[in-house]
Amino acid sequence: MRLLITGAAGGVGTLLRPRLAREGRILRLFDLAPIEPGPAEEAVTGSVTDPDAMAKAVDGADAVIHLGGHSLERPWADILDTNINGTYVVLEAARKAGIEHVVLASSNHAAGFHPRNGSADGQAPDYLFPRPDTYYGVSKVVVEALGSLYHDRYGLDVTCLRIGTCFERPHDVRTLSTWLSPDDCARLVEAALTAEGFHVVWGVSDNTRRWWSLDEARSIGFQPRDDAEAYAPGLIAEFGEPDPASMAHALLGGTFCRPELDVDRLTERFGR
Ligand code: 15L
Repeated sequence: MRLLITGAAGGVGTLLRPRLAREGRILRLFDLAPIEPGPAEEAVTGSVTDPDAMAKAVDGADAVIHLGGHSLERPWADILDTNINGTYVVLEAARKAGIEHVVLASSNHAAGFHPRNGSADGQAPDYLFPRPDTYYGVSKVVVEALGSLYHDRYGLDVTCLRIGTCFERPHDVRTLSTWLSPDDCARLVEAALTAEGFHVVWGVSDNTRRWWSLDEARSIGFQPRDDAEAYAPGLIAEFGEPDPASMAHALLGGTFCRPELDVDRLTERFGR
């Protein structure tokens, strides 16, 4: 079986590559940046916004993991083109190729302006209504909406992962709550690849300080094994205890909610 991964050269793609390798599985790695393929890998250079390139990339693939796009805030035109239009192009190509299973990288920033303590048990529920914190977060809301449409209209099985913080290890006190370990990320993707229907799940490890529900992720077969708490003593010694009043801890999206990301300042930074 052949798995197409878009954005394969990015942070999450790079962490997933070795972890998704399986006997009898070929990983087709698609990215703007050239990739040196390893054993049982194929590399394709191209843009998710290019319908011809995507049509070729999905040819012969059995499932798609769509990670491609900007992973941080950018001016609206960039987000619109790469994240929003790019996801449409990927789903169109998948549908036309008869691909049944698609996993879409959403993000916690689709709902980042929700207060962290908005629910009784301190854990944000599954299918929390969108409350994006950035244009990037808006694009992830649209990613989820497109996934929903392609499920309902065309019958694709689509699972959207509202990923927390997927890095090798947690790096500050917020990430003690939001960390998705690379191994758990691979477990979640494997579960999503076989899930039927349409789902939106939080992508987070079973962290002691977790602030998102894992119920829906568990319902599709995800069995997380990691907990960021092992890193707590070191990170708290370095950064201090989490301050519940600070933006990093008061809102689900943390510092993505900060005014430095307002459009005028973004324009100053990116020059458009
Ligand atoms: C994201 O969606 C980003 O892509 C990633 O770089 C992290 O910043 C993450 O969210 C997070 O919330 O920690």
